[in-house]
Amino acid sequence: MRILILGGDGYLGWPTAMRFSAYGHDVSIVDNFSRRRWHTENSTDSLTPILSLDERTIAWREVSGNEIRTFTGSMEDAAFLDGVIDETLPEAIVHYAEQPSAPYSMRSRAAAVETQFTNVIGTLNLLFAMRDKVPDCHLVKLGTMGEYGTPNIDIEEGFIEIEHKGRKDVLPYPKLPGSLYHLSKVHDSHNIHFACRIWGLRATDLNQGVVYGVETDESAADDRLVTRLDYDQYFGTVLNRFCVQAVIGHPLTVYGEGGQTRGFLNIRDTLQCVELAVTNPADLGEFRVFNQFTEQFSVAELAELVRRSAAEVGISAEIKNVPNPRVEAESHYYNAVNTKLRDLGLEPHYLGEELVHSVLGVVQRYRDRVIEDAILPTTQWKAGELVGETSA
Ligand code: USQ
Repeated sequence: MRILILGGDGYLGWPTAMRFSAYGHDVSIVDNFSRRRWHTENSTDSLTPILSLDERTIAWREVSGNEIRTFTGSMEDAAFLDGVIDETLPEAIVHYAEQPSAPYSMRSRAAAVETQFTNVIGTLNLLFAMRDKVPDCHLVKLGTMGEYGTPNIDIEEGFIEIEHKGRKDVLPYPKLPGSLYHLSKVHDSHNIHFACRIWGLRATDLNQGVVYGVETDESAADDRLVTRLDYDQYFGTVLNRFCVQAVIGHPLTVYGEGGQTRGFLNIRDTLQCVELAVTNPADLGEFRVFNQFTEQFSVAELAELVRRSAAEVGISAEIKNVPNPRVEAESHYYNAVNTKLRDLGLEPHYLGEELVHSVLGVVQRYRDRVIEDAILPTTQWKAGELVGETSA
């Protein structure tokens, strides 16, 4: 298939591009390198030393013999995006090209506007380009489990049957996101659903949980193919952050009580899920939602897992409950359905000591690259950025 990966230079985008290329698909990447720019602006960086996109694709050609085409530009630029679609005529588009951080979106008005402009307008441009140029193409869009928030009932996969005053309907599941980033994904979901209902496009919204891990089959083949690993307050996700904190002797920063429960998945399973979605496309006019995670954990459980796993390899880690910079429930009901991807054949890699040991090993290898100032949160949900007022 001709597959276009939007955001193909990122944490998940680059491994996804290699995976589809390894399986013989014709892969093209679009990226505007905003993630690299945000890191430069914040004086932070990936723990793993990643090559430029050009160097990566050259290394990939040497390792696999396969070519990945690249296009540099932003999806907010409609003329650029139209040109890429004309040139590549994709049969499937995997869309990761968004600002993915909740804390970044909450740090200031400018960051919130940037987040929603990048995410919502980029996706809207894409929907128009698809309608006008490749109406049969299947959009596989990375959404987030955070669109649902933490309601006091089970979370269904995108839709819920509601009985109201004696009548029934299946309607979009209510959304109560906890950050302006998560809210941007809600806006995207509505726009994509609209494009499927009104224009007859086909799309799969992958409501993904929190991803952990760094290695995939393809990246393991050569150091030059490694993907980024973020651990800073903005772009690091919680388990990856805890692993870095353990190695450098920083207390594991559990925000508040630590009862916040989320869906989690291994980066290897992200690739499996995206592949399952692409190879089992939605019908024309269909808007599917898959909840993309394999297990649920509370933050406190993850901290304990990292502490225990670190102890097994001689690292003594302390867990510290720091004041929560976010506004979120710290003790709540959480039970989300995730059967659709399993029904398509997902075989999960479950989280255990072994995975934590492997991430700890990667961190130990690059320990000298850790920027300790980047770890503690300085962005408060209620007040934006409070420089100097950390939660230590
Ligand atoms: N947390 C801590 N300590 C930390 C970092 C985070 O206790 O040092 C807590 C947070 O308060 C939150 C939970 O861990 O309750 C998850 O935080 P996170 O930063 O790992 O994940 P989140 O902000 O929810 O966002 C991440 C990705 C985002 C994706 C989302 C999936 O950055 O792109 O959409 O996970 S989900 O959480 O299911 O919405």
